[in-house]
This record gives sequence, C-alpha cells and structure tokens, in this order.
Amino acid sequence: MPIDYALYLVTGRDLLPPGQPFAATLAAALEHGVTLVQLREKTADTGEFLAVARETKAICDAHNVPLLINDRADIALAVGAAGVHVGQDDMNARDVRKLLPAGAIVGVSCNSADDVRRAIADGADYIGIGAVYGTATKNVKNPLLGPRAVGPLLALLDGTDVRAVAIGGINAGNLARTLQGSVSDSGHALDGVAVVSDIMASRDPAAASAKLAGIVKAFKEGRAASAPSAALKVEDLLDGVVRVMKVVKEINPLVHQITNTVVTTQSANITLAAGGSPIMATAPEEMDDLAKVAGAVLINIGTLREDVVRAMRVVGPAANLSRTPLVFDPVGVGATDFRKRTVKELLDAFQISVLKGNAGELAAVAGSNEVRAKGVDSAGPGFADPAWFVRGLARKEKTTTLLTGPVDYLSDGVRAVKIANGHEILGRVTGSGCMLGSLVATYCAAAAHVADVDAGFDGETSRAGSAADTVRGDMLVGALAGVLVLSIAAEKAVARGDVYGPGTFLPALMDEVAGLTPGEVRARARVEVV
Ligand code: 3NM
Repeated sequence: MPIDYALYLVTGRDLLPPGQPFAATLAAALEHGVTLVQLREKTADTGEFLAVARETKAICDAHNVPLLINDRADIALAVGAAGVHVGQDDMNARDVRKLLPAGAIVGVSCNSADDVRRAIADGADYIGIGAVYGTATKNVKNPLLGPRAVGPLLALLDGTDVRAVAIGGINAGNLARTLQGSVSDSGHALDGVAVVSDIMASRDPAAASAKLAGIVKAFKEGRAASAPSAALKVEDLLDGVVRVMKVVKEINPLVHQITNTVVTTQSANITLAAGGSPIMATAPEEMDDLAKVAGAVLINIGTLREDVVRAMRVVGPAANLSRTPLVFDPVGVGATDFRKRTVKELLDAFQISVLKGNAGELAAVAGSNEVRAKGVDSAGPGFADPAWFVRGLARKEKTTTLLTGPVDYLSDGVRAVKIANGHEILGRVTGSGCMLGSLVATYCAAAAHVADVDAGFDGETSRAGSAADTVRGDMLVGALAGVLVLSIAAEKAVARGDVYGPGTFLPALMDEVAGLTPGEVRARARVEVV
C-alpha cells in the first residue's frame, strides 16, 4: 500500500475525552482526512497492546489506511501492520527492519542533524522531526525545535527517498506556520505532520481531522501551483495596486490592529483615510472573534507588554485558520531582549503574510550584524545590497518582506522591486512606519478580497477552502499599494503651501491619503524591478 504521510495520526488512548470510545475517534479521523496511523501504547502490557492493535488494524483496513506500530516489531508482525516506528532510545531502524517482512515501513524519531544522518544511514523510510512545539503528550527531553529549525534537518534528506513529518504540539492554529516555516533553503518541504492530542483529545475528531487535512492539502496544492513568475512587469504590479485601491473604497475592509500606544490614534486615522475600517482591540478575549471577521490583521510590537503579547499569541493562529492576511511590524526588535524573544516566539507560532521593518529591525530579525539598531531607528548606512537582503529574508521567513528606508525594497522571495517615492519629512514625525503598516494591512485585505473574487467566491462560501495557499491574494501588491499611497501622499503634502514642518505635515498627510486617486498613484509611482 503506498504511504501518504500528509496527516499522520499517532494514537494516545489516555487522551480520549471521558466516555469517547477509541474506535469511534479512530474511525472519525480516518473518514475525515487521516492518511496514516501509528498505534502508540506506552503503558499497555503485551496482551492489551495486541488486542488494541488488532482492533486498530481492522478499522484502518476498513478505511484503506496503513497502520504502523510504535516500537514493537512483534506486535506489528502479529497483526500484519505496514511497519514500525522507533524512537532514539528504541531498537535502531536497521535492526528493526531485519525483523520485518520485505517492504515494511520503518520510521525514526529525530531531533538533531546527527539523528537524521543516522536514520538515513540505517535505511529509515521516514523520519518524525520533533518536538516542534511544546507538548503535554510526551515528556520531551530534547530542545523544542520551532518550525524554523526543521528546514535545515529536511535539507539533509535532499537526494534521498526518506520522507519526513513534523511532530509535537502541532494543531490547526500553528499548522500553516509549521508547513511554511519548515521549508528548507533548498526547497525541501515536509511530507506531512503527525499529531496526537489535536485529534485524540478532541470531542469532535472528525472536524479536527478535516481542519488539519484541509490545511495540509492547501499547502501542498499551493506548492504544486506554479511559482510566481520572476519575469516581472512594473505595469502589471501597478494594475494590481490600482485595483486594490479601488477595492478598499468599495469594501471598507475591517483592519484589526494590535499596535503601540504611541501611534494608535494616527494609525486608526490613516486607515480610515485610505478607506479601511480600523479596530484597535488588544484584549486576548476578543482575538478569536476579530480574526474571523477582519479583512486583515496587523501586529506591531512597539511599546510591547506581556498582556498584549498574550493577545498576539491568540490572534496569529486564528488569522492563519481563517487565512486572513497578517502583517507583522517588529518595531524596535533590536532594542531589547524581551522584544527579540517575543518576535522569535511569535514567528515560530504562526505564519505571517507580510514582514515590514527598517534596516535595523529586519537585520535583527534576520540575525544579521550588517546594520545596527538605535532604539526603534536604524543606525549607519544600511545594507550594502538591500535587494539581495530582502529577497533572502523573504525566502527564509516565507513571507513577503518590506524593507523601509529612503528607498524601500519589497520582495516575496522571487519577485523584488524598489520604490523611490517618499520624502525625508516622514522620518521627522513619529509613527510613519507604523502608519505604513496600517496601510499595508488595509491593502492586503483588499488583495485577499480580489483573490476571492477571482476564484469565484462570493463572501458566503467558506474562505478557508477558497484558494490553494495558506494566504489568499498577492501580498506583494498589497504591500506595494501601502508604500506608494503613504509615500506619494507625503510628497504631495510637503508640496502644499500650508505645510511648514512636521506639525502641519501630519494632518496634511491624512488629507492627501484620503484624496489620493489610483490614477495619481500610477502616474507618480517610481517603482523598479531589482
Ligand atoms: N513524539 P501532540 S513529540 C509522540 O518529539 C511524540 O518525537 C514527539 O503529541 C517527538 O501532537 C510527541 O499531542 C507527542 O503534541 C506529540
């Protein structure tokens, strides 16, 4: 039987909700997207293990899904299972294989590069990489990897037939990030994910499985669909900008913004000026509801506080679940250890759609020493090759990346442009970068709407299944629209006779954003492919 690793259920009978029969959970999971099962029994004696294995095998057979047995080749043989999964403390893959019939599947748990190399050398068919996130299901002694440490392990499998799944704390909220964030620099992606509690402990294992299976399927289809063409025409991008500007005025997207206390009012106002509808909620209790209805979400970490971080932890996975564009502005991330730690944690926990920052901030996110930060500002002359840097960071974080400065650079990892609009006065008022984040989020909401319209969805159909990627819409166009609107409005504002300096500039900027037409943006845009 061919093995499909897409959604791998590892059992844990102790996690079943009270009164829920194991067989019912298993059958529901198999009927709703689970493609492979591992029976994992850590406390049962041999007789009980065998009895459960027989029952499990019969249910898996009825659904045509292969069964693997954790650790015990004897049980696998007794029930005719497809193979065995071993951990680092169990018999090694080579010895297990000797006990099993030809063609049996052998999988190995791996946490490090050494584990992966050994599994390859021992002839494993697949590896389980974990633990990615914290989990209460298993007493994990090794370091938690986070999705971004999975890619380098996947790269070790390049050129082999060894398949890979990730495991540990994976649920529907972090699944998109797990899949996207773990793609290696060489383009190696996970074959699937393994979950225990998200299905086993669920009162509705059918819905839980269907949700997970849908996200894996969307990710795989998104990768199979043609990559964005590197042959990029500025005119096409500007057509896109014109369209999203019009759409914002038509649909007035709700833009949910968790931002800092310095800029909240002006960020809300600039969103309104562009045609969006801002909501600046920060209470963790509201986050689930808002992520479902918002056209886009902005997370800005200026004036960061732990209670607001709690809200960010909720809103990110919720936005991923509804495939809502998520713009991330790591304000002043280089300034303190708290901000650095928080950004690392958040970027591991959910998939962002656009990352925006100045040179100091993005250097800190990338772990580059090339540019230093001074508080929330950059210090020094910037990157020697900003286009190369921004394209590389976009690839690494699997997100459209916007590097702001006197000239702005924008890339989705394939396409890259530079934008030469703007005015130095933007650096003399506080929060111009934050307002840019608000505008980017506003136009990304429109870009997502455009994608839904083009896919034939009418707003009534569930958008969760409406396109073959984890984010809907062209985020490069959304981000470009934000940059052009703010910078061209700034150029127009400073040219006015009633603007004498930063004090009179800010209200004039609001007016110019409100009055700016798509035609003016197209005519004044100074965009170049790089
Ligand atoms: N193996 P849940 S983590 C069985 O790191 C197992 O190898 C892990 O359970 C590893 O999906 C883990 O409930 C438990 O977090 C995963």
